[in-house]
Amino acid sequence: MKVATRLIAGLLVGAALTVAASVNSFAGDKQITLGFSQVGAESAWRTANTVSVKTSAKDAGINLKFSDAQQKQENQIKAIRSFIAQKVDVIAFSPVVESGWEPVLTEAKNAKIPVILTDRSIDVKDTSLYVTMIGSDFLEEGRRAGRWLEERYKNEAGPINIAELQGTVGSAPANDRHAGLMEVIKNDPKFKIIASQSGDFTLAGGKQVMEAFAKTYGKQINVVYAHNDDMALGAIQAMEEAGIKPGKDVSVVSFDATKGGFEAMIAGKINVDVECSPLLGPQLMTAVKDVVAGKQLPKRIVTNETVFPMSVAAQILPQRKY
Ligand code: GYE
Repeated sequence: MKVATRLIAGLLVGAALTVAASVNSFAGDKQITLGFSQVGAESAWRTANTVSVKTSAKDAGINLKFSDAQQKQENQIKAIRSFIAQKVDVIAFSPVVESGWEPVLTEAKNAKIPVILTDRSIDVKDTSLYVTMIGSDFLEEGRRAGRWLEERYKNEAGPINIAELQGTVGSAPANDRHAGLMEVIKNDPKFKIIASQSGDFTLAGGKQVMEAFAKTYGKQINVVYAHNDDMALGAIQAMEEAGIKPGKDVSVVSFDATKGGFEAMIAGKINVDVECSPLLGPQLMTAVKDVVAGKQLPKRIVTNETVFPMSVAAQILPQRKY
């Protein structure tokens, strides 16, 4: 081939490749539709989580179909079925409770729609029913709280009576924050859980349950172990109305580390707040894109978190994002 002919041939091949590449990226650029079923709007954590999911979908150019289950599993099952019927590209959801997901997730699998779990895990034998689970390690959070209690009471003989405000019955954070605590305190008989009831992760629920605890146990309670800040804030109101000083007469242990939790720590009413980040949106959108692109994802993506004692609250609050 002469030089000029070779050059022309080269240019033609190059042009063909460019066309092919642009066809490919066009196909790759098709907007992804994500169906997301949220638990509800029960807490400050949840509100921050919803904002995170919505803004990061927008930033990622993902078309989001958002559905609020009002803390009912049946509503989530309906939402997932409707996402399947709409043939969304990916389904993500934060499961209200751990059990009972096999039937609807099998329907999604049969429809070849990948499912990503965020925030709360589920209890299924067949883990191929979901691609990955993005969220906190609630068991470790419970252990962290337990270790704080051990340290706090290491020089006291006890008994140390704990009143527990549980989250939503059957939810992963309620199950695991309880189990994590038990794992740490079970070998130390001075710690006793004298009362345990669900306040459904809401402020009103926490207040109501604490009113009943205060009536029955009064000054016997040494520790209030609230599974989230909203319930801790409700319990603080109930204690104050019952003449008990939260943070002083009673140690208040809480989870989430929201701004509301920090303000209560600064006021001396929550003694320790175990962090749980709701800002899962960006990681979720990356996972959604990766799944659509056919990439292999790790089965578990764990969020980075820490523990904030009351003493650091004033210094840290200005940096808190939720
Ligand atoms: O701790 C609580 C919310 O699932 C981690 O749900 C979440 C929990 C969070 O209502 O505030």
